[in-house]
Parts: sequence; C-alpha cells; structure tokens
Amino acid sequence: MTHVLPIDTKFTLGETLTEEQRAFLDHYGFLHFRGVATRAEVEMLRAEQDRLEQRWLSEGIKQINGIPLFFGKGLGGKPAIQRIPFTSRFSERIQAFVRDARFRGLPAIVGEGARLGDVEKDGVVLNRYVNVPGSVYQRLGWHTDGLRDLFYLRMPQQMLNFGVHLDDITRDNGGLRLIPGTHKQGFLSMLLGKMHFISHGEDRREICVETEAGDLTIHDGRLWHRVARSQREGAESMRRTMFVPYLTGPYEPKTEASKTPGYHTLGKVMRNARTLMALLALAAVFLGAGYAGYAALLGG
Ligand SMILES: O=C(O)CCC(=O)C(=O)O
Ligand SMILES: [Fe+2]
Repeated sequence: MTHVLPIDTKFTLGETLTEEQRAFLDHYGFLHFRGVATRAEVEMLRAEQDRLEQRWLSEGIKQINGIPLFFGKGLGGKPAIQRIPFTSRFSERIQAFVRDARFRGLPAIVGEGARLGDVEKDGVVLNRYVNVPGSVYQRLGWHTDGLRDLFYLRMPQQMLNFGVHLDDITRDNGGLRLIPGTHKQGFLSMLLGKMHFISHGEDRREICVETEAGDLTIHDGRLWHRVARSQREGAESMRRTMFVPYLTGPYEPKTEASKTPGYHTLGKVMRNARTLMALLALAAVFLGAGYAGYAALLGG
C-alpha cells in the first residue's frame, strides 16, 4: 500500500493523478492542488462572474434550465446573484478554460468515459459568498453533496466535486471545512450524521481548507463539509468558487423546460427566511384554530 502523506499536503496537478495523490484521496476523501489557475485566469473568471451576474440581473432571469439563481445583496447593498449555474454555456472564456489541456486528466479520476457536464446537473457553477447584511450566502451548513441523488430518485452514486478557488482564504475568513474520511461512512450516517444544511457547528474532526486564488480542490461527494461564515465583513469577506461537474452514467442534458430539482426548491424556501417565518406563523394559526375547534367540540 502506498504511504499516505500528511493531511496538510498541497499537491501540484500533473497529467494524471500520481499513486500518492490517489492514496491521499482514497484515505481522506479530498485533494488540494496549488496554483492550477494563473492570476490572469482568476481575474478573467471573476470578471466573467460579474458580467453574467449583471446580465441575468438586467434581463430579469430567475432560473436557468430549472436551476434557481440565488439572489441576495452584495457589496454596498447592491442586488447580487450569489450562485450562478451553467456559466460555461454563456461564456466562451469559461468554456475554453474548463476544457484546457491541464484538466484533461481529471475526468478519468471520476471514472472511465467521464465527461464535463456543461448542461447536466447545475453545469459549471460560480459561487460568491460575502458577509454583508442581506447576503443570502454567508455560509453553507453541513452537508454531503451525494445526498442530492435522492432527489433524482436514486441511491447516492460516487461523485467527486472539483472546485477552482478564486480568493485567498485563511481560517478567519470562513471557507471550506470538511471532515476527512467521512466519505467511507455508510448510507445512514450520510443521511443522518448531521442535519443537512441546518447544522453549522464546529466539529472537532473538521479541517479548514485554506486556499489561494487559483487553487483546485477535489472532494468526494459523500464527505461531510460546510462553508463557514467569514469573521470579516464587506469586501474583505468575499469568497468566490467555481465548481466543475464531471459525470459518468447516462447523458442527462437539461433544457429550459427542465423542472427544478427538489433540493433546490427546499433550498429556496430555507434561504428565504421570511417565507419560512410566514409558513410557521400560518401553521401556528391552523394549529391554534384546530385546537380551539377541538376544545369547543369537547365543550371545554
Ligand atoms: O464553496 C465551496 O467551497 C463549497 C460549496 C459546496 O459545498 C456546495 O455548493 O455544495
Ligand atoms: Fe457541497
């Protein structure tokens, strides 16, 4: 068996994974590569994110191929879109970037014949976390990505998540936390080990993935992870990431007619705390009325 390197090892991306990298991924459930995108590419991706955000805001687009855009507030209280799906479909530069030769070895890690999912699942996603009043994306609760499969009515399949990081993030600036090794847990712990997206508490087993702009991380979809809130505010708290899906299995392209997957409908309700509070109030009224009626019936 190949020796497993220390958990804080940062790797360099080559044409394929080395034995050491494979052993690391298998053991901990993630890999961290330094300096995969150049400074100029990071600038380009940030600019494309800004451009698409402005385009969808001005065109009043609410969802793409059934996947909702996450609307919130950005710097200076301006309207912002904090998660944009299918970006490579609307940006030639992003499309060219994710097809660059340096990434050619990545699909094979996922499985034989794996492909880049430009029009499947949520496509190539750009996220923007920022800690300002009104931001709907300051943090993201504990979750496993694989559980989303249940909403597609199938058991979680092995899946790897590829993230290109577009900011320098240290522990105090929030960022990705994950629990190494939990990709080997059984289905029940994956389902119930923590409250998906509701639980935010620090876990004694968690590690913080501190990134530099241009880094690439790969994590197993069965791994417990979260994004912590930045301790800074405003521009200082900005964290941008790009997620690239590589898929195996039947080709399932989405179109404008595609329905919103259940986990996004749920997410939308939870992001909109006001809706949630209104629903709770409504439920309380119904329960109250029901109880009053019941009491009246009993003559009490
Ligand atoms: O932003 C990140 O690094 C992680 C985001 C994430 O876990 C997700 O969108 O499922
Ligand atoms: Fe995730």
